[in-house]
Amino acid sequence: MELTPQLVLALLMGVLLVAVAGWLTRLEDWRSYSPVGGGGHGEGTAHGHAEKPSGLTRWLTTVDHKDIGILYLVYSVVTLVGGGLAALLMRFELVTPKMDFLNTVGGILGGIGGATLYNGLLTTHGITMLFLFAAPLAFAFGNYVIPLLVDAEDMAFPRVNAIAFWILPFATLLIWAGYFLKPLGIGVIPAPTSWTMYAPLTGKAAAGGQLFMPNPGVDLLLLGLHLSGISTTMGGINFIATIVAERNVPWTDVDIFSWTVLTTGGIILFAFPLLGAALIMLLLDRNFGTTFFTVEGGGTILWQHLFWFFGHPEVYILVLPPMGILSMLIPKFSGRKLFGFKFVVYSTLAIGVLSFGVWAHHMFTTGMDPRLRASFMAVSLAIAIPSAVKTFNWITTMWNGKIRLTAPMLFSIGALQNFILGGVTGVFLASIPFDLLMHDTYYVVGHFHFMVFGMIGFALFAATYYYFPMITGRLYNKKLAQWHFWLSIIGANITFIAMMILGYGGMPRRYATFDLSMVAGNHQALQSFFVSAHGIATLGAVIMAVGQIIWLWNVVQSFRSGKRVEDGDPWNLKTTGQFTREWAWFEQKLQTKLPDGGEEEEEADAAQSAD
Ligand code: HEM
Ligand SMILES: [Cu+2]
Repeated sequence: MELTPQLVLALLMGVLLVAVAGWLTRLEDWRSYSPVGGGGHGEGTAHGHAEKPSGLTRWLTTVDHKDIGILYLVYSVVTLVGGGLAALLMRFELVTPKMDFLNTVGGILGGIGGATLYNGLLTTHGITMLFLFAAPLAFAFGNYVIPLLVDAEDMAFPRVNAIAFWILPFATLLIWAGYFLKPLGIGVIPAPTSWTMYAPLTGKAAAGGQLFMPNPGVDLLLLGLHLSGISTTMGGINFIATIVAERNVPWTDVDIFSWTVLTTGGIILFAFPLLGAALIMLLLDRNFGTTFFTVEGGGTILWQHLFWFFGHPEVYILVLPPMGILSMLIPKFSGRKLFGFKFVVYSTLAIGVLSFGVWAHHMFTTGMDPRLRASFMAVSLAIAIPSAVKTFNWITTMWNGKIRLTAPMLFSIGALQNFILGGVTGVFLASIPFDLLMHDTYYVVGHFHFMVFGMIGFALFAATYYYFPMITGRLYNKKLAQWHFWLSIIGANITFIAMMILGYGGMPRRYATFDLSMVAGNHQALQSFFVSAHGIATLGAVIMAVGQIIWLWNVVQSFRSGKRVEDGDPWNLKTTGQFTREWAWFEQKLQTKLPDGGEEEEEADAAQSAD
């Protein structure tokens, strides 16, 4: 048998799997320590009083929800860097109308053509930010605080929780595979399909049924995405089971963040299996000759229906937990209760249901029946109502409040601002005549970036600051946090508004070049307009990037040497009666100084020797 590169890779994977399995069997106690930090004293284990193994083994084998939350956090930082680098590379290419910058970069990466690399970066950026960054970061906080908020011992299925997390790094390797394998000369390049993976681009061409994209990088992407979907589904089910079954507080006491995560879990349950099925169908089309998405078979639009029936709910999967974070943080730093708590919950549930009824607003230009199209426009306009309910409740909560402009609050207000811009532009897009003009232009790119980075990203950053003292036991640097905020909000608005203006000018999205110099007349004016607007967008992106580097620096530095938290109430929540369960847990932990595992033990030792 011939030893093809694919075969070699498969063999290597096999050896790796056996090695991991062998190593796991050698860890005698890896499943016997209590999942609850501080609980149980390891009776009958070789570790005696130590609840958890230390060092790397602890992190590889942990099933404690707090540890897994931290793993998700660390992982999200890595994916943010990856997705951010891809974005910056694209923006540098777009400074000039011709293909130049990425040709050079492509040369370094083993000779991927500039345009192919651009498409690869576009795909990687989108998929990384949505599936590998935003959702896992929301899951990080969900894992860390939801069992504390609903007074559960741990997540309902601690081991499923661990498996769900550990699937992600492998999914990521598959999704990013092209960048590592191309330089090795194995013939795999980054998938250039865009995150929507539209057929027939990804499937079989109409004539002759040959593949448009024989590149195995596409198959690896589909497999990686499928894996990440399994991980998300496991996580979603775990959140539902935890909040419904492991809850030790009455339903009337369930906090707003848990409500949004519960609803998110519900959406995941219906949306992700569909994505999984569609991905398998596409893989079968590509590799086994089925015809689900070919013209002679199910048709190419079938892919769009399946994809967007998942894809639109996905944006609400991403936005609901951040909405919960805003609903949680804005009251804390306004010194008032959340205005209209019940209605914020109802609007969450309404969004959960309605999110499945709007998918075809992504398909207005596909030539669907106008009557059907109009009904999708109606539901899309309707879904703006629950979002507006939340927005008004947040604003009313701040009204006349005693606002404290801490970093979490600044990011919450920034998220609110961006959400309004993203939401209003979304409502415009939901209107068919406007969408026919703006579809697949940079206007759409501006819209969803206000939502995805402006709202979702900002709210998640707010949470990283809010929970920093709890997770690390230290305080972050306030000055740097302020810099992070101002650079982010200024950079985001420069970039995304420039994108919208580009869209009004007719700049299509997903293009690596915009060289109109060969066409005389008006087009040259258009070209210089494009050049200036892209330049401004790139400038904004650089400002944003500097902000995120400051965040990273702050997090790492403060984790290592920030001031230690002495008070269980670092945000002074007691004064306004908003000292919630997770902080009560933290306060108790500080008071008892019970070692919670290897890490803390060392820290406690260090603290003692410092005294
Ligand atoms: C809640 C947070 C939201 C997020 C995260 C979000 C995200 C997105 C994303 C990622 C896309 C681009 C899809 C693509 O790749 O083609 C998009 C497009 C779109 N969004 Fe939103 N969106 C949100 C809210 C809304 C709302 C409230 C509406 C309308 C009421 C809306 C209407 C649209 C429409 C019509 C498009 C398609 C535009 C086109 O391609 O022609 N979005 N959104
Ligand atoms: Cu949508």
